[in-house]
Amino acid sequence: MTQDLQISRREFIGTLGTAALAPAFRPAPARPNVLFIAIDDLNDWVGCLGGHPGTKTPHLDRLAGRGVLFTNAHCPAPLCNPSRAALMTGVRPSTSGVYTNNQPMRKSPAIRDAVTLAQYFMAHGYRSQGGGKIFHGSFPDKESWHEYFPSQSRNKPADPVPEKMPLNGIPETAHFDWGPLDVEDSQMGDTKVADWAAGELAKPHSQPFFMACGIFRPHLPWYVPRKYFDLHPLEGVTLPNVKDDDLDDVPPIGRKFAKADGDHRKVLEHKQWRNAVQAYLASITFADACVGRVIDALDHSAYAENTVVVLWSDHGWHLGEKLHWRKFALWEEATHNVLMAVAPGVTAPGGRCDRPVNLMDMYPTLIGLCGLPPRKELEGVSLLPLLKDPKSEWPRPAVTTYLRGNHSVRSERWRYIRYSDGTEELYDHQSDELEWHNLAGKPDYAGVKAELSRWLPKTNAPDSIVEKGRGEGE
Ligand SMILES: [Ca+2]
Ligand SMILES: [Ca+2]
Repeated sequence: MTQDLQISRREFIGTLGTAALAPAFRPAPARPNVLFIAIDDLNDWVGCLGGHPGTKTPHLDRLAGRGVLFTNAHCPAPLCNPSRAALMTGVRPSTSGVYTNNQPMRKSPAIRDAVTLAQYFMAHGYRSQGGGKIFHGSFPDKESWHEYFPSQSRNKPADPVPEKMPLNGIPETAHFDWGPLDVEDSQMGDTKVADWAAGELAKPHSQPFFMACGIFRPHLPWYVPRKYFDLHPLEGVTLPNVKDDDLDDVPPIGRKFAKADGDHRKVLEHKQWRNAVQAYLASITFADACVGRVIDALDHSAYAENTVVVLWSDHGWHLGEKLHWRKFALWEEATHNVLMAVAPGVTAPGGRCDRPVNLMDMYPTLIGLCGLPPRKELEGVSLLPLLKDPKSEWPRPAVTTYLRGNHSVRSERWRYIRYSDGTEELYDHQSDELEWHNLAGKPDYAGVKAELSRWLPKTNAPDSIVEKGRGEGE
């Protein structure tokens, strides 16, 4: 780590020297810029991923068409803080012990001194700028950024809220609420973040930049301007395909994660399922419009031709599948995330990659794309071969961890879950893409399970420090 920083300091000075001679507005140097766009809590309900009928994401679809869309990408952990900490440090939750939203990553003995992805770019002569939600809200990471919008201690501008809450009529629902707002896009926090990024892209930069732009919707609460609800009329909304007794073949830990008696019961009691799906779709289309602002700004900027664009969501989301809502589980709806990359000179337009990949792979991929030295600390692998040829052979599955000792291994065909007490689930995506039929107990599949088990993490680090009252609900 120290060595990296020493090398980079020399390179940093070198870059400054060259940049000082370059005329203003000339996008710098040999190394490409990085535009790193995050969307919070977006599952695969994206047009180009085909995750749900009626979803409207023209800008995400347009961006995906320019490079490689990963159709089988999964998160390191199915919740914000551990997923983002793993992506930004390149270290798995099972190594860091950061499993929940209230465990600050800088207090984990394993990653308290980690050089984050943004820091590593910084150390190699890049200007590191961020806005919106990149790290988990309660735990901004000043070390990672030269500047942050709206500030180094606050990662997003406030959003307008309805005069009377809740809008969905569910008592004591907190932010598990949804409904239209009579406000302009420009009043929304995410629009302000997108416009910040657009403004930065319009400026002259004398150094290559690592620019991170984090969109918060479709994170709860699903309050977005009314026009996005109008784009998804209630009568046209399709509910997810749910099997009422789906949990019958799920082990007790999985059933506990599903909490069928919690959100799902409330949503049914208050006849809010269709409204919730509408509100999630509306929030997705709103987030998509924010992405459109940023992409348009890039296209009109001096950096259109030499900027790597990566767009990702931090995990998936259940809307009633397995009688479950939110993330916090190891099934497809919670682990499957959005990932797409456009790398000038590397990716070809229209690429679709069905190989299983993980957000953990972003760190080695991005530093590889930009010619930065590899780092042995990273537990993911570079996806460069798949960016060049999305059909390349790829033996690795994607591993997701939820709380200590519970893991899912997703290969191209299978999902294998093993809980901390040794109980299991196995699903065959070739015949059962909704993961309804748990095959783990059938002797015929012992070989499949043994093969997938090889990829389970070898360590299950003890829980890192918890700061009660911080981080939950973001
Ligand atoms: Ca999230
Ligand atoms: Ca089932």
